[in-house]
Amino acid sequence: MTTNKKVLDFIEQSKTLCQPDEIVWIDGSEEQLDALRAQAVKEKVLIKLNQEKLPGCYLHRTTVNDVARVEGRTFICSKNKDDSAPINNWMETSKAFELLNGLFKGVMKGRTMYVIPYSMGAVGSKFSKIGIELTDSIYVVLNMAIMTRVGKKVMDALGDGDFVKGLHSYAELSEEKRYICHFPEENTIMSINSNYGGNVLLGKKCFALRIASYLGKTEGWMAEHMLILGIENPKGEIKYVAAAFPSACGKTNLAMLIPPEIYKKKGYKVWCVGDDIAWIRVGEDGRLWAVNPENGFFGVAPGTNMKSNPNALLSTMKNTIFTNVVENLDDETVWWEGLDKNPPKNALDWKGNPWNGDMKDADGKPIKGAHPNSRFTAPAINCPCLSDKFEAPDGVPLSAIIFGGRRAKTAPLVYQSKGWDNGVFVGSIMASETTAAATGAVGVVRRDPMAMRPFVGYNMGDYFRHWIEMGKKIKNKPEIFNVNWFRTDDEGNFIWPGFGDNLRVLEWIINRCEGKVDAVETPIGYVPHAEDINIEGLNGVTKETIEDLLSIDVENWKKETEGIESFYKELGERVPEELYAELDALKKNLNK
Ligand code: GTP
Ligand code: SPV
Ligand code: MN
Repeated sequence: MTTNKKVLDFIEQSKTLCQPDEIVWIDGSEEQLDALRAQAVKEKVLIKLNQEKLPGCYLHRTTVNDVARVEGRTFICSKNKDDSAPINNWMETSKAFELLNGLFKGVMKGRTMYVIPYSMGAVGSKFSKIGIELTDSIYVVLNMAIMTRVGKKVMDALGDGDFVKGLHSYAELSEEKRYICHFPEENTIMSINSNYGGNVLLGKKCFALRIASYLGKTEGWMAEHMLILGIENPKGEIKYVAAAFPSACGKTNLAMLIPPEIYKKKGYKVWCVGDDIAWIRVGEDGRLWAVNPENGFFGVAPGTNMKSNPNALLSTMKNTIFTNVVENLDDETVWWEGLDKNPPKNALDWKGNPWNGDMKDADGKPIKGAHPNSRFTAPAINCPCLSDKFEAPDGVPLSAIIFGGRRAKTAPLVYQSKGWDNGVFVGSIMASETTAAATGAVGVVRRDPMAMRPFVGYNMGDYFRHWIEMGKKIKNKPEIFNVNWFRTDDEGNFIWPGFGDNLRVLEWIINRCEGKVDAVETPIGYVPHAEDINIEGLNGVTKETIEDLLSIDVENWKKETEGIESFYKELGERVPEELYAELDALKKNLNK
């Protein structure tokens, strides 16, 4: 398929190392993918679902020890420790290659090595980047064919150019020998002993965030863990925003939201450009322009339903791979917690054990059928509100950047920063409760700057520095905001209704960008006047509720500044002094 010597060398070296029986090039044709799907069913990697109800849809179950990203076994390898530590796990480049080469030795004996040429971004766009993933996993091939653009057209676009090398083997799926290693200085990714999403679909977090953030720092652009959406007002004008929330904190939901009735009636529409990753550059007009490098959605299944996110659910109705959800044996469809109130009577849970919705544990709590981090892999083209700018080579211009996390207290529903550097500060101090998207404890508050803690491919202080420097290059800067949909009352219930109603907050954000609405200055930034958040048609939400959601607890924030300071110290001496100046200013404001 190619005469590119670098590609041929990479394949030859990997063949010598992994010793596969066979090598198969993925050409991207439907015939080949069809044959692979049939083979996956035969090998019991996929289960074919009801083709009348869910055409082209399949179910996959991972092994029980392989259900999420493994941050503890994810490494950024560089020659110097300080170039990736202290937040990232670091391995010295040559030591890491030695270790990984040992693990990959002969690992594909008796297996096929698939060669997946893939493009992050529209094929041939000057902002797109190409990778080649070599894998022994047919599940990876079929998921990559949804999540990225794959095949011959990508090789043609590559010509004799450069690409990101990715080598993956599910090997023995051993937890102890699981490594997800990135070599930004060598444009290389090696992943072994997992077969789960973010660990193995190397175009996604590994390339489009970890390697790309490093490339962005070097080349003057940004790779961010952000959704991109367009908000169309009744006049037909569309404003675009990008929003960074940590894993399983609402990006897919916000990216596809359905406007509340009263907004729909007025003529508001929302268009999805991306739900997870944004590559952002400064355009010739001095604004920031964002593209979504992906071609599909790897979305959280639980909680997705016709009320919370109909567009996501509709996106999964055809040509979708479900991972670790419930298999309904009566009609070969799928189910997960929060889909509807009718769990199947005769089903298998995500582990493949008999299950029905009436099962309770020793404490009388329902036993979950789907894994909390169960996912769907759906083609973007299925999304009813996909933006017509989805393939636009230059992307879309950003009016606002929004940060947000899962905070039961502290962070108000929304606030606006005071300019770029202050906005970078707001992003850098993000904190959020951990979720099931990564293995480990759930619900623990941790600092997650710009929602990138697990995804920056280099030193976090340098990453902050890159944000500050980018600000100097943007003539027409977007406004920067912070949101929190997850504030709870004393009983632990979410106060804000969220989902589609988040548009009410986005409306205030856009109005602020256009200078159409006043705000209240507080020690942390500008918050809305309660009456400027439209609550028309919202049951049970009053002006007092909004006041409560917008309130700022000064004592709590004083404690927060201590947490920020110790986090900055932990990051080391590369944290920009501009951010320490912002921290000082915040402390002074809080003591006024
Ligand atoms: P990743 O794919 O891991 O990056 O996650 P994500 O950021 O795209 O999160 P997603 O939209 O899939 O939401 C994750 C969980 O948060 C789901 O269980 C949703 O039901 C819940 N969620 C999303 N938006 C809201 C909201 O506005 N309010 C509340 N209370 N929950 C929400
Ligand atoms: C996330 O965890 O942020 C995801 C899912 O989007 S994964 O692809 O597994 O990283
Ligand atoms: Mn994500």
